[in-house]
Amino acid sequence: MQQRLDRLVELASRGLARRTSRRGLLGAFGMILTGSALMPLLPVSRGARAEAAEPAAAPGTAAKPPSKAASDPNSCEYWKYCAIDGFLCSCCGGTSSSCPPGTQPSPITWIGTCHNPVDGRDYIVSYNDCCGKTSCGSCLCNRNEGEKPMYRLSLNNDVNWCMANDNPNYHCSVSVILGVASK
Ligand code: ABN
Repeated sequence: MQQRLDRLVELASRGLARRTSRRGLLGAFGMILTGSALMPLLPVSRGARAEAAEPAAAPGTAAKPPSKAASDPNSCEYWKYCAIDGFLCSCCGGTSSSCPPGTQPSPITWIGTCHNPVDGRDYIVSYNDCCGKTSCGSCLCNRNEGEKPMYRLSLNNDVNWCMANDNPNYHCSVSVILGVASK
């Protein structure tokens, strides 16, 4: 029985050896190796992985919604304060656009252009100092978007605009919208 089985395996091996060549076997082996190396290069969809890392914005919408601070007049991040330098009058008994009682707005000002993230428009903003009392000392805010050098005074915020007032003491700063900026 054992001898018959040996003979059967021997005949099968010889038959296989006759039908295949060593070169053919190496070729097939090489094809398997090359195929598995090229597998990762196939154009598979990787969208799911990309979305998990960074959620995509819907087409036509802003990538980031306006932050809470951008709509808070007591925050330095408030959108209208983009070029302000001073104590926020909204923290000193006034509002973002009106002086506290006992102070007077400066008749001369500096000007900025700020982007309102809520309606997507740009506004021309006048920054007036409120004068007649000593420094408020609360909510100091210094942002300089679009600021120009000192020789363009009305476009620079580092000036005490109370200099033209009867009482030149600086107290705080307000921001007053003058109009929509045209493109
Ligand atoms: N315009 C605000 C300000 C006041 C005094 C000194 C510097 C800046």
